[in-house]
Amino acid sequence: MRIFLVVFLLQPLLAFGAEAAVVEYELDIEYQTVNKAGRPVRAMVVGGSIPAPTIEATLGDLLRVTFHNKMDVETSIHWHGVLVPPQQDGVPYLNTLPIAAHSSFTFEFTIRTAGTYWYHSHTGLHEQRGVYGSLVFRPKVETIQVDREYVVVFSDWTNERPKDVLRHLKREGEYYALQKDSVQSWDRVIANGSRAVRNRLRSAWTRMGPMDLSDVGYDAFLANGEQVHRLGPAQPGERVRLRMINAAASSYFDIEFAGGPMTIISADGIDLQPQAVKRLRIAVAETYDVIVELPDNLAYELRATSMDGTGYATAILGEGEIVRAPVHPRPNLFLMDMGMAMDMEMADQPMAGMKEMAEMPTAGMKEMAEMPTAGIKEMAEMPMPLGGVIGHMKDYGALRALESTEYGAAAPRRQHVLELTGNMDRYVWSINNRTLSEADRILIRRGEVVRFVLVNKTMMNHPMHLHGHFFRVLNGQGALSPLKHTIDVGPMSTVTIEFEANEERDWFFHCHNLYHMASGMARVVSYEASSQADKSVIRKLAEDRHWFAFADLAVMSHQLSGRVWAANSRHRFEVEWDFDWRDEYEIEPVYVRNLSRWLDVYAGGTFEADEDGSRENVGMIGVRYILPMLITADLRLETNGDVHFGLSSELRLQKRLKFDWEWNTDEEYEIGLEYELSKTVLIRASFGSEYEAGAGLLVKF
Ligand SMILES: [Cu+2]
Repeated sequence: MRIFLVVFLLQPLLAFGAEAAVVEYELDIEYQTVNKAGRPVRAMVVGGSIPAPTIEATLGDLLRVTFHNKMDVETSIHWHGVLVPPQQDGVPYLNTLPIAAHSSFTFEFTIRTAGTYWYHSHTGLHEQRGVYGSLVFRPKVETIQVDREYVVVFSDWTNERPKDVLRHLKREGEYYALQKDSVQSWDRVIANGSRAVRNRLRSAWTRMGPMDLSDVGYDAFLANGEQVHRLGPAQPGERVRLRMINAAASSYFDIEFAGGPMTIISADGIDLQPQAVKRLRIAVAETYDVIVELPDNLAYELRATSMDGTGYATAILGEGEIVRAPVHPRPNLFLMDMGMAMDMEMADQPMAGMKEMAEMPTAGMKEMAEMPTAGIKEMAEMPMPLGGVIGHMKDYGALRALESTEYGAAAPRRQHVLELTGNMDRYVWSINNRTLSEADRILIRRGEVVRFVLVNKTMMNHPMHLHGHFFRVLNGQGALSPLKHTIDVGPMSTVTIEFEANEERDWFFHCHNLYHMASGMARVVSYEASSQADKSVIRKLAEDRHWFAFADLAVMSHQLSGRVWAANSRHRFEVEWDFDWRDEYEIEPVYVRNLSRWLDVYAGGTFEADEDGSRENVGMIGVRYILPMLITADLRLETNGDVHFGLSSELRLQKRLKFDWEWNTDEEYEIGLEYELSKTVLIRASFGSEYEAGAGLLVKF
């Protein structure tokens, strides 16, 4: 491990009276075996630790950081939220060459904004493996006086290899539901009453499927690299600044401090009007700085609970007996209305938040009245707590900039409507239904004010991040709309952001859920006049065309059957087979092309033998379409002139028990029951027109 820190004054600048310094760091990126969640795992670490060491500098400093990549694979480092020249942004191929295996790279840029930021790898899934650390850039003169401060980096940890995680998600979006205990089986739906049944029927009718709050089942959530981390001492009466960073690959956290409300003083590095909150939702890749005070001479828990309720990380502030943060019930997925992730907590105490709002001082009202009318419409759409303590802050409505963030009225405006699209089943995520490798760049011109209307058409949250710029979040605060670099777009909701196109070349814009990004939810935003990102650059950058291979093998008393398939975001090759144990068989190799979320076309052949020894080999083409209630319709035309039509579907009856059925116009049918012994081994029983009844084991590879 090598960490060097050199600070010296840059002499020539002294002539101007500015104390600009050169701040140098030298950090190794290497493999290291760590044990974060019960077993040793080969991780990728920067500067010897997860998270990587905090890099500190002051506004105006020249920061020079050299990374030595000691690994056998190329990697990269991106400066998240930091305004840097395009060639220093670190996105491999697009902005900066990757840091090749066993080579070094030096970044150098001037610190243009103070605040809390972070750095991480932008290559593959390295970030999930440990390549992330914090950045603290201080103003020349501190405007916010505190007695102490601590950096708290929250993250998520899996003992699996991240590429196995992605492969599992590609196999079936619900792969981790059992582990997370978020399976939405019908027995549970019914137990949750008529509203849950209505929600479920409606989501099946609209072909959305059950909603979930996260994709991955994690082994641990970490605060500064530990499940329980001691921040250090603090005394009652002291103002303690916590610089909180959500460096998780795909987990949102709800953060609560056992010692009382936290006062937000900045978000994504930019100072804001102070706002007190009891609980704060922090999306992936956001940062929040808060001030807390200890009520007593004890130790207080700062708890970050993953939004899906599957676990939490603990940071402890102060010394002595530990005062725990309150435990909240897990969000009830069954009672969430589509599009408005309303959780159990709210359903249980529907008025809790409202009362606080009603009691709040009206001080802010006058300012609101004085605001320019541009923001009025947005304002009307947003319930707006002004001042007071917000019970659970999950959106940005209450964030207010210190001063106007409006752009000059004279600048030309340009708007892009970007639909966040995707599909949990195939686990393909996209923007306007195209993955990064399929899409054109988003073109902008220098001098424009560019507005992105982000319309989330999916049931998941997407933390959207723009490189190289801060954008205004049109949150109803008019001229005081806050500036951010990362924004959560909730399920089925719309958020509008706008930014001043004051840079050059090419910048990445993407979902910061690592697995969504790797599956295609990303774009390159290019300045028309100076862009250098041609198709070949985007192809190198895009990871959404990778292939994944899978197999299901069933050994049953009445038949041997199975399926092997290889798929990427649009193409799939699959071979399906059934053998009885004697002389009857059917083998079906097909190529499937996905056209849209609900439509596939395919071509292939069927090779069949019957017990009487007769054989039939035919070619075929067909379409598969998902109908309301998530029933798959299949229409095929065979080379012998036959036309077949079939229907199939499945229902999860209980947590581990699934029922499936299929039927076709040849009067063939099969019904099956599957019981999951584990994520990969199942017991299957089936009864069908061809092979009749039997049972056995199904193994998933
Ligand atoms: Cu996403």
